[in-house]
Amino acid sequence: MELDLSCHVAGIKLNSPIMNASGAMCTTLKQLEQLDKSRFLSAIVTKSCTLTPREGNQKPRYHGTSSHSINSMGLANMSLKYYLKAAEIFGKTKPVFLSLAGLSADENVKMIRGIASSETNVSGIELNLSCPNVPNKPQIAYDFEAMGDILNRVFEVDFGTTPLGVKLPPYFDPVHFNQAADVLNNYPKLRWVTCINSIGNGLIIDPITEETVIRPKDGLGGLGGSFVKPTALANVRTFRKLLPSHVDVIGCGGVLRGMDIFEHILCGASAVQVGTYLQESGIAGIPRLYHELENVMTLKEYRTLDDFRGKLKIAPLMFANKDPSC
Ligand code: HRO
Repeated sequence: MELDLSCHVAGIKLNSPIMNASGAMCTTLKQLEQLDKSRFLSAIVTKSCTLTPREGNQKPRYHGTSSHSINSMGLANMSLKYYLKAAEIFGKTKPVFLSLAGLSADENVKMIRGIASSETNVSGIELNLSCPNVPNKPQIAYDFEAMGDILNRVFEVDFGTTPLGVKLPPYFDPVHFNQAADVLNNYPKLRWVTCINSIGNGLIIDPITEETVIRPKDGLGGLGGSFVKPTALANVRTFRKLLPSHVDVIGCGGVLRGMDIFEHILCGASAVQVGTYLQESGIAGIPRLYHELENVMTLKEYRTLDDFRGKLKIAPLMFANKDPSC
């Protein structure tokens, strides 16, 4: 059986459901060039940027292992102009999504206008409403009024047909899922949501040295990797149910194996982004994800991603359970 792992995000056809997560190997042109070369990565997402370059937080600001990571980069980036250049170069071979994380509504509006007036090949704009690591800047998407204010400003801009999506933080409470969806559903031009950004303000410590593993914010940083997967899946699944079908959900969080991609898609993801695993394994690790997904599909006799996308089943009701302890 010949498998077809193609998918669509915002109407753009992708030949694989795998792309990088903003932040992972996508800050410099050299890193972006590597992403461009991997034929298993179907699109490139650039590092969240601001109008002018930022050095970001003090180092050490990233710590990763094969299973998890913590970061407090502090929005270190090379500026919008730099990533427009990247889109010009790499947009010739694959879709490039520019991630924006202006520190104010005005900055985001200016950047979107800048993209609209540029000649470059930007396939989409991912507006990051959830950076957890800029000191004294709360995560916008946890403040539903502020999120609405920013989106009102952004969707007033005429950015033509370039699709725009938002990167959301993890939500943990059904009331918050509904409140976030109520805001997002006011914007018919919204084309996707990416769920989830890192779980903000976790703390990883080294018991041997009795130190935090990163320096900024006394060691607090955004968590990624295996322990965020259940939260990511819950967010993907819930937003898939709450948003209309023309808004794609991109799954992000805990993708370390092909089976993790399978699970994200089963929850309704159109495609997935890979952060910690890409950062730790480099692009050399990406073919393994792709082939593992192929193996899962072959075993389960699925030919296309549509065959199982969003088809998660709920555990059947257990009858005649006489054991009161379970
Ligand atoms: O740069 C960062 O510290 C950062 C950003 Cl912008 C983000 O969106 N998520 C994250 O974990 N780190």
